[in-house]
Amino acid sequence: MASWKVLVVLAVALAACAGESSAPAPRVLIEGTDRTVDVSIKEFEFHLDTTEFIRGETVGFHIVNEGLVSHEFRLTTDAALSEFMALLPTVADVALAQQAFDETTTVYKLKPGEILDVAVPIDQADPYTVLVCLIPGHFEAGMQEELFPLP
Ligand SMILES: [Cu+2]
Repeated sequence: MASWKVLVVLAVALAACAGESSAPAPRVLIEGTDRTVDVSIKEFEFHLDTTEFIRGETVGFHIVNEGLVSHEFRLTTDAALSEFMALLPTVADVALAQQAFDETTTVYKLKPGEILDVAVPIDQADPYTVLVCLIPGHFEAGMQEELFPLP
């Protein structure tokens, strides 16, 4: 009799586990966002669900660093990036210039395996047009993704 009870408990527990694993977890929006875009980062590329954004929307980015080294998720504009790149050879302190650029862009730094959920408003007048990683050598290795702001 006792063994039947154990079997019933086991069967119920197994059914509960099976139910949990077969049903996909419902997607929860990142707070304050209109939708979620999945981003995976590895050496030396970004992969995004979409590269199109609507001016004025707030996008939730679910960012996963699947790489073996740290990477940046840096949103900026082509104009700001060009200006920074042109300035680099002339500055004495690259780290200081980078710090100043950090303040004008949206940048998150992720260690290997790190996962980050962020809410990013897309500006109406001056939307982001490029996603880059500026850790030395990474941009040159291909870590640049063009973005397409829609009206
Ligand atoms: Cu990188």
